[in-house]
Amino acid sequence: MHAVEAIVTAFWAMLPAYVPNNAAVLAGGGRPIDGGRTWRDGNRLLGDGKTWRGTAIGTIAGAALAAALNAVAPAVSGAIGVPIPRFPPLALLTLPFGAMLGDILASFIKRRSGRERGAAFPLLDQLDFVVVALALTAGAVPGWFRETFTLTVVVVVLVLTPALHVLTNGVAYLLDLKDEPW
Ligand code: CTP
Ligand code: MG
Ligand code: K
Repeated sequence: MHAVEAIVTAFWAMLPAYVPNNAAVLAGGGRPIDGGRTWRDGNRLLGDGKTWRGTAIGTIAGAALAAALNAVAPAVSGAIGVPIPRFPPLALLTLPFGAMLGDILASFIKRRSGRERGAAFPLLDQLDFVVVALALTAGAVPGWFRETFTLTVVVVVLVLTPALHVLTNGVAYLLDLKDEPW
């Protein structure tokens, strides 16, 4: 696979996993998933930063984006002269839902390590959602996953994602949408 194609594929195929967390920042609030419960260490299970509304709206936003990307894929692919992947119906859901789930699991780990809501955990913050989004998608649509996420594409994703994460969260912080720049 050509380098340009690998970069385009990595970015395009991961967009439905990138958007949910940002949508959750805008839409979050209301009842926390853990219902205020604490773990045996006395800390919150997940914390007030993981809400039902944020998770639902984040997942819906990512799935809607994936459907929109499928609709414009032929035109974009033709315009730039690079093949672009189409999301199968299941991937439409596993990419955004996996991203939200990864972020939730990361909060569980953060609380167990004594970090308060909003505390930074470098690398976990930047890659939690990628790992679970990819794992869930690999399990749900293995054929499409192997075809789309070649080793080169996965490497590009692992390098590109932390950079994009730092950039988008920094912008969200400067716009006062987020309390911390991570
Ligand atoms: N959010 C949400 N539901 C989610 C994820 C995020 O409602 N499943 C919203 C919350 O308002 C959260 C904000 O998006 O405060 C920012 O998300 P994030 O940085 O992941 O949460 P933090 O508040 O930093 O909490 P944590 O330390 O648990 O990551
Ligand atoms: Mg945070
Ligand atoms: K997070």
